Amino acid sequence: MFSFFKKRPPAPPPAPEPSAPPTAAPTATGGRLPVAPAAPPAPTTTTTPAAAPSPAAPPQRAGWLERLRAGLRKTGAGIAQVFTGTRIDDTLYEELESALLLADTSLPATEHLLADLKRRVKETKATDPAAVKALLADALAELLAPLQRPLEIGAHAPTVFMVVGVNGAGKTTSIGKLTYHLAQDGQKVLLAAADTFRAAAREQLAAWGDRNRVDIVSQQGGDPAAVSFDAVAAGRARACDVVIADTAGRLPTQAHLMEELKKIRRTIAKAQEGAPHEVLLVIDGNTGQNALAQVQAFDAAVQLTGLIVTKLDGTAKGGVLAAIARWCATQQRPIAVYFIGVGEKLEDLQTFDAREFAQALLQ
Ligand SMILES: Nc1nc2c(ncn2[C@@H]2O[C@H](COP(=O)(O)OP(=O)(O)OP(=O)(O)O)[C@@H](O)[C@H]2O)c(=O)[nH]1
Ligand SMILES: [Mg+2]
Repeated sequence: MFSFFKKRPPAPPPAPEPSAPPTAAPTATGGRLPVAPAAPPAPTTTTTPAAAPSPAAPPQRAGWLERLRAGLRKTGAGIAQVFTGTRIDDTLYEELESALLLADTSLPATEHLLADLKRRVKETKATDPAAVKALLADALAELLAPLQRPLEIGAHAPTVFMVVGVNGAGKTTSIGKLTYHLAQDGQKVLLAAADTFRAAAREQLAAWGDRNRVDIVSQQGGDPAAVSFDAVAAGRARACDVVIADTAGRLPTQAHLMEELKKIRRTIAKAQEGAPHEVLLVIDGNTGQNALAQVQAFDAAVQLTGLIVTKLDGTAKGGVLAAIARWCATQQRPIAVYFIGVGEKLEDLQTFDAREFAQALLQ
């Protein structure tokens, strides 16, 4: 049920050859990936992480869910407090509005939820606050539902992910966890250390690469766009299934760094037509309402396709997912939330499920 990603058969038209690299060629290290023709087309099917085969998956998921619930408990308690009375009146709705705003749900999403809830209460003729709380969970699950979509691989050779976000959001850690699941499934992964400024950043990614026995393309102090280009070209030459570019953390207000990100995206597209297939923004769940501003700014710069929300095990309020969902709906931007992180361990990153999240928030 909770597959880590979805495998698709390859798209029919072959991609053209890459054009010339923009700058000096970065170095590829490791050499563990076989230089072989592409694997036969994968059937359209879903797969569970190898570390958690189907029978074991529910307990692992249950443990993760418990951590998510624990992280969101404070928010949940604040909202639950609204429903402890006996009457459904204006006071209840006013208190609910405050509780949702306090949970970082944003004014547009809060207004949407309240209007939807009142409609549901009218329709069902609910008279008990506990029933109204259940209706709120329904409304929230419906609001979040468009964010729930599996991460697809297999339709391109390779499928290219570009991972972006502010400093310390959890990009490299999330890439490591994702790589683990892909490698366990037998996918050939190549990592691009497009954070070329810090040696520590390359080393951190290299450690994840070693752990998962996958190659890394890196270059000390080089051009991140060149590293990304080279990684995609190498991924094609080596018949890799997935190439993941890890970029340096940056604030959306740092215009020159956002320009660099756009250049990385353009350069990846030169290395493979149609790539990157996924541009993933990693958001620290503790960022609060600023997370929506990050989504908007990074989307404007590099056209996001998906999000990974980390650190929902901490003091995160969680309502920001509703804020993001409402913004995506009004802007008609189909941005998915692929994964939720609740800690630093491998099993702490799991797929997003709208209803489960709504229930965890309104426990
Ligand atoms: N508690 C918690 N910590 C996390 C989670 N995900 C990542 N971290 C931690 O957050 C810190 C930063 O993670 P990184 O993966 O290095 O973040 P980054 O976005 O790559 O950082 P820069 O490359 O410096 O921008 C590390 O200590 C991670 O272990 C999570 O879901 N929960
Ligand atoms: Mg990093």
